[in-house]
Amino acid sequence: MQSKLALSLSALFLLLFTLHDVGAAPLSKKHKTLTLPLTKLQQRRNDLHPQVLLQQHINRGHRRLALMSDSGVGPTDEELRASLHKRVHACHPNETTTELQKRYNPYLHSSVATLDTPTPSLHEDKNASASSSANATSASASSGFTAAEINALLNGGVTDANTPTANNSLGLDIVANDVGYTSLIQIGTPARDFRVLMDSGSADFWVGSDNCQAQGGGNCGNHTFLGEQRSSSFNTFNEQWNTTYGTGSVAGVKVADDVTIAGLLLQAHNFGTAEVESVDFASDNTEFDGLIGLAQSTLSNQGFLTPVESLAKNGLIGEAITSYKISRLADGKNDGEITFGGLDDTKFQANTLVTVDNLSKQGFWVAALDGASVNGTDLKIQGQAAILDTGTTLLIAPAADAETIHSNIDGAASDGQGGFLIPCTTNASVALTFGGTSFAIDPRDLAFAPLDINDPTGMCVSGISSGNVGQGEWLVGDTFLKSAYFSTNVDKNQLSLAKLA
Ligand SMILES: *[C@@H]1O[C@H](CO)[C@@H](O)[C@H](O)[C@H]1NC(C)=O
Ligand SMILES: *[C@@H]1O[C@H](CO)[C@@H](O)[C@H](O)[C@H]1NC(C)=O
Ligand SMILES: *[C@@H]1O[C@H](CO)[C@@H](O)[C@H](O)[C@H]1NC(C)=O
Ligand SMILES: *[C@@H]1O[C@H](CO)[C@@H](O)[C@H](O)[C@H]1NC(C)=O
Ligand SMILES: *[C@@H]1O[C@H](CO)[C@@H](O)[C@H](O)[C@H]1NC(C)=O
Ligand SMILES: *[C@@H]1O[C@H](CO)[C@@H](O)[C@H](O)[C@H]1NC(C)=O
Ligand SMILES: *[C@@H]1O[C@H](CO)[C@@H](O)[C@H](O)[C@H]1NC(C)=O
Ligand SMILES: CC(=O)N[C@H]1CO[C@H](CO)[C@@H](O)[C@@H]1O
Ligand SMILES: CC(=O)N[C@H]1CO[C@H](CO)[C@@H](O)[C@@H]1O
Repeated sequence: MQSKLALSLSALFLLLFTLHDVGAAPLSKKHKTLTLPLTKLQQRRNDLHPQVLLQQHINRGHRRLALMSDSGVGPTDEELRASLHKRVHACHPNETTTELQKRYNPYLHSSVATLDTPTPSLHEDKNASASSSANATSASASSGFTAAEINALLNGGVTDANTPTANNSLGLDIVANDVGYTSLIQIGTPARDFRVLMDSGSADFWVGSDNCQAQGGGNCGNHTFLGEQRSSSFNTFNEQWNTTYGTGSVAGVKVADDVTIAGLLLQAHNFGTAEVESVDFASDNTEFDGLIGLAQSTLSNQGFLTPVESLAKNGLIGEAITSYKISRLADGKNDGEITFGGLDDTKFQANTLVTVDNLSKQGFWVAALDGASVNGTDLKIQGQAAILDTGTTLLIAPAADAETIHSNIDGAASDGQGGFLIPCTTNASVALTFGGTSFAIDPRDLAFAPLDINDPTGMCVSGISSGNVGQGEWLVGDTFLKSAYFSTNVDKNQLSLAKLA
């Protein structure tokens, strides 16, 4: 039951996307190098406060960590709802509840309740911002946030990756300001493109069904759907499956169809369609049609092999290896890539590659965390474990460790409620040690979002948040993974990290 909860949670970070209104600029699912014209959208969503968006990432991480941990003890829905309401009101002190509900619907009613844990209030944020921005600028080599990043934070959108450099690979496209990573795969006969989220923290694969209904009524949004009328190779089993994301969920039937991933054809692959999606997935603004979980199939609610396991079993790749190069919007390189069956050795420094045993009994990807440091100062962390999860945007560390990290960063401050503020321009070096090698987080990723979008070199919300869950696992998401090459091997039950090329 724990593992089911945990795996179902893996998609929680998606919830943010319903806030992004990309309706005016539909994604072309065909163009390889399309960059969504984010500037066109700028006017549309700047009524959504970035603090509210950010809050959701933090809380999503907390919730996800809770569900992944053995204890499973996490924030209640009431706590989540209360804290998000608090945040919204704090961000818009002069507006009525009615006005805010209109703006932030559906969050304030349904899905928002799943999102949050206790977090800083904006009043405190503002004060921290005002008091510390003077000092912040003294400690910086980084230039703060670019207009493109702020635009992506507010408006979402997908920035497509370049053509992959390795065989058996797909571009990993960037959602918004590095909040998630998607690729295009093909399903059915005739084959059609579907945009799916690539998630190392879950093990179900699903896309929306032609019959899909949003929870509470309505259709499942402007997505690509699958069904027998659109695919001559489609088959359904008379079996249902579901996965629950707090208040968000997906339920549907088990199906089989031809699936092409990175040019590799899996005939009659078993997966799932969603016949009922919570609004978090059904929204027009959710920027993907489905999700591929790439943890181990022991976690699968559907009870099926994951695509990479299926590729290996069918001899299309040698081993069930999935490798990730997670890209960063600020780099403008668009070099994100997911590779199946091996590693892309053009993406990492071979002599830095470390391989460690997977510690998870459930099928997550968990590595022993040998240590952590700030600017080379060892934080004396021992006996801890890190869940490596592409499906989590931020990094959540046990409270004492998060506190220690930030106390070693010039200009950083705790908000007293589990969150941290950090100069947007910090160039502190926070590093995690795996397999005896220290992997530094790019300082740009330590600052997740500016407190005030008009002050991109002032104070930012830290990409490292605190959460005490279970036995003190760290939930290590994209804040860290953008700085390393990451590879998982189901056959060997091992994972690898390397420094980027
Ligand atoms: C849905 O997507 C299509 C093409 O992908 C686009 O033409 C249409 O405007 C979109 N509609 C909405 C409501 O987003
Ligand atoms: C809210 O209203 C007060 C008093 O009218 C005003 O001083 C303040 O600037 C307003 N704040 C915002 C964010 O509009
Ligand atoms: C923030 O600063 C203002 C003005 O200095 C003060 O009135 C307010 O109480 C402070 N808020 C908090 C939460 O400290
Ligand atoms: C940031 O890094 C540069 C060198 O890369 C260094 O000279 C500078 O002192 C650092 N900033 C601070 C505030 O220490
Ligand atoms: C891709 O595979 C082909 C055929 O095995 C091989 O010739 C080619 O060198 C490979 N390309 C890369 C980039 O590995
Ligand atoms: C979800 O699936 C589980 C396991 O098959 C089943 O027991 C449960 O009733 C399902 N829940 C819903 C809401 O369909
Ligand atoms: C860590 O190193 C960075 C980069 O040189 C520097 O800006 C920062 O002040 C250092 N912080 C501490 C606490 O030494
Ligand atoms: C609030 C505040 O005093 N901010 C200051 C921070 O430092 C920069 C550069 O020294 C000043 O321009 C800001 O006014
Ligand atoms: C807890 C657990 O099952 N750990 C396993 C992780 O993978 C290695 C390598 O296969 C196993 O030796 C461990 O037992």
